[in-house]
Amino acid sequence: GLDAVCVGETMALLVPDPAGVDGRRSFELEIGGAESNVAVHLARTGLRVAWYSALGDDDLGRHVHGRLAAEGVDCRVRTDPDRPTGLYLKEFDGTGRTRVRYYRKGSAASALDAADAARVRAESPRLVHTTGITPALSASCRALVDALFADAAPGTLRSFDVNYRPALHGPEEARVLRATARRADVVFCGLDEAEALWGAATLDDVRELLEGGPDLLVVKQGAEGATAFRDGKSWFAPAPEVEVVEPVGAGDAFAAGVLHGLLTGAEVPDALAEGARLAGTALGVRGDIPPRPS
Ligand code: KDG
Repeated sequence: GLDAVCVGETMALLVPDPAGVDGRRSFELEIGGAESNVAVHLARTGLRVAWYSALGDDDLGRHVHGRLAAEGVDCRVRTDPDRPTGLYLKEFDGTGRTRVRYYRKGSAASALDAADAARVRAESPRLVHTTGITPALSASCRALVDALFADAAPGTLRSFDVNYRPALHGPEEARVLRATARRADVVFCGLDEAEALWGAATLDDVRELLEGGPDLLVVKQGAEGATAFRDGKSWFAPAPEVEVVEPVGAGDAFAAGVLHGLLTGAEVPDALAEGARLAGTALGVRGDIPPRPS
């Protein structure tokens, strides 16, 4: 059986080369998607991982599929003849902050729906992971997430990374994020995200707001580190001490490290440390995912 199924949209990603060639801008063609980023990190640890999604019948879709398959991720992907593969772009304006632009409206993955949730559940994986990006894609994707988290699936841990994106989440989407976080077994949430979603100001606020919800709650505190709560106990792990090149994708690496720990029976502090270590590898590259370690 599968150790994990990660469900969500993966896009082609254009990463600008800051130097360019002969004064002309050039771009690296990469891939990015919160859930497939997690899948790649998990697959690199040797776990059996599937990514479930849809792609267009186009070159960008074939690129996404090829890159994930090359990572050893089992691609359970539907090809949609009528909709394109999504694309996104990272822009670096020299301030150290990344601006993300999406070209994903009406993408193949935005047409995923509740029937896809049934297919995912039929695999009976040990873990299902998605993020708050998925319900922001469309009404049918909200139905998909609703069905994935509607009730406990015996033998399957349901993991949810809130992944609040101001560009994607209006009030209705924010409501879905709050509801899904209460239903999941494992939740990842930034303190800044908890503030935006619930008005939480402190770690204790987040813990109290999700009391009776997830078994394991992991609150990310940016450059400080992260705190995990389980069974009335808490553990803190400091952020990795690395030079930050570009942060997008590091949260997914962190989640993958923690989930790998959970799936291999590690104690919570060791799972957190593994998350921090993997996040460090993603912070050092401009793409979402660091190159495969040789
Ligand atoms: O977590 C990284 C993601 O934000 C990135 O891969 C792009 O999936 C993406 C999104 O929707 O922002």
